[in-house]
Amino acid sequence: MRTNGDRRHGGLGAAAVGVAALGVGEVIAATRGDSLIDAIGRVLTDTVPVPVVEATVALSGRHDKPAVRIGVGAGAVAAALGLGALPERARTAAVATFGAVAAALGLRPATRSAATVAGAVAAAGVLGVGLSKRPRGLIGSLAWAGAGVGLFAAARTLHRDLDRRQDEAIQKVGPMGGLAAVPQDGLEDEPGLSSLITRNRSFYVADVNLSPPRIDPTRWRLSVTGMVAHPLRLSLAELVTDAVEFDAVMVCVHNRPGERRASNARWFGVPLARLLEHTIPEAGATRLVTRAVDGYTISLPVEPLRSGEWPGYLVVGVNGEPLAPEHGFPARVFVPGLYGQYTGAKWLAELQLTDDSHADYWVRRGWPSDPIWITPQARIDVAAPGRAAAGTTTVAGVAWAPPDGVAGVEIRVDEGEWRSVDLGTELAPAAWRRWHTTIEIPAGEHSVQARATGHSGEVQDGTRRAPFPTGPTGFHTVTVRV
Ligand SMILES: Nc1nc2c(c(=O)[nH]1)N[C@H]1C(S)=C(S)[C@@H](COP(=O)(O)O)O[C@H]1N2
Ligand SMILES: [Mo]
Repeated sequence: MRTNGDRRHGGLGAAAVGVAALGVGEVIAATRGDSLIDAIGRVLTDTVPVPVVEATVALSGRHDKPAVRIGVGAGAVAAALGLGALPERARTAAVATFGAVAAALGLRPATRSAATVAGAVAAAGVLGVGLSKRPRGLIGSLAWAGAGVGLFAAARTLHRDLDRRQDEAIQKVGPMGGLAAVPQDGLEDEPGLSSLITRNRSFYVADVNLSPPRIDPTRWRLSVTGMVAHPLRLSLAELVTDAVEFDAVMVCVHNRPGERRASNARWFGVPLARLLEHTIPEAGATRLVTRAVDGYTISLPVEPLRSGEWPGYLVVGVNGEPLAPEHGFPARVFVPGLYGQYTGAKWLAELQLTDDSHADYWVRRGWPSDPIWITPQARIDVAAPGRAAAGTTTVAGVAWAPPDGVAGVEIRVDEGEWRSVDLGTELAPAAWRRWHTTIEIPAGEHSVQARATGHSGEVQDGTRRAPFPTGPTGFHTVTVRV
């Protein structure tokens, strides 16, 4: 006869077996630098309905990757609990199915890896054996869970080692462009204001992978293929010779007013017009597909890139350094003014010229196929007591309207009259522009809003609109207590 206590420990035991099984899978996948959890996370990202993606991005902000990982881990433990409650026969069948599905993840193009397949099979084996033996009591459960945690730590060590080696390989590539003089705009001493150039470590990260692919720069080649008279295969060193510097802000299509999925940098890249000129696209080549090493694609219309109407770049450096692993090392495509989701792939493997039959990753999921342009947006970084005079409030922030540039920024208090602020010097039209002002706000609690106007004349739209499907609108609103 089973007592209540047995059942409690039974659940605990099943959960502990789940942790141990996942740990075994992780450590086996990690021997090749891969991860079972990340493969599961990627398949979820690839398949869940877009409203779920949107909700995850909105709720987790810049912490989307840890959020997905924790979700996968919790899901795996919950699954172990569920399987543990099944009768023996049904459980064996369910565990085998589970293992087969997990192993299939290692066969998908995005996460292809023999080590992940092996890890999934081993994890299913441990799950099956563990659940039928069922750890006895608290001590048994703790032993299984402890083993699992130890295996996770071992997997982490393997990943750290590979990351360190990747960093060394990147350092060997050497500097990328100058960043000779640190750019200035006259607003250098405004505490709390975003820096004019976002440091590489602070640059926002957004992509469908749970961890960045590791690429050996000495073996990497960029292929330019498809409907071209002259296909190319270029090394990183060959690309660097044609690279130029430019300043531009990159903005994620999910960046709602006030958020920080936007960063400004000095980039180093080869003009796409130049690359296209060398390859000589065929007449029917209408799309330039930027394909990452994992098969992820973002495509762009060929004509405006070829003519230079849209100044696009094959980027190999940022702020004087090679791209960091999470930002697409060794190369990515960037067309300033287009949202990140439309601007080009990171971890570039291939530029393929093709016709309009190609459909990108997000287009197949319901996003528009035509590239979406970033709309003017102002963000308030500072709303604090003014330092010059008592009773004043300093309001400062950044604004962008790429590729045309920011013509003006205005703020208003309690939805009153808009008033202009002082702008920092424009670094480049495609870059973000800092701004500040000092105003008098009466005592009490008040709302402050900001809006940007582009050189094109486009004024920031104050209507609150969600990112999907054409980008967010609205004003950043902060509350100040005077
Ligand atoms: N290969 C690849 N490139 C990608 C993506 C991706 O998921 N995979 N995401 C895009 C999106 S949505 C954005 S906002 C930018 C973000 O670039 P960052 O992480 O360097 O800021 O990369 C773009 N390029
Ligand atoms: Mo994005």
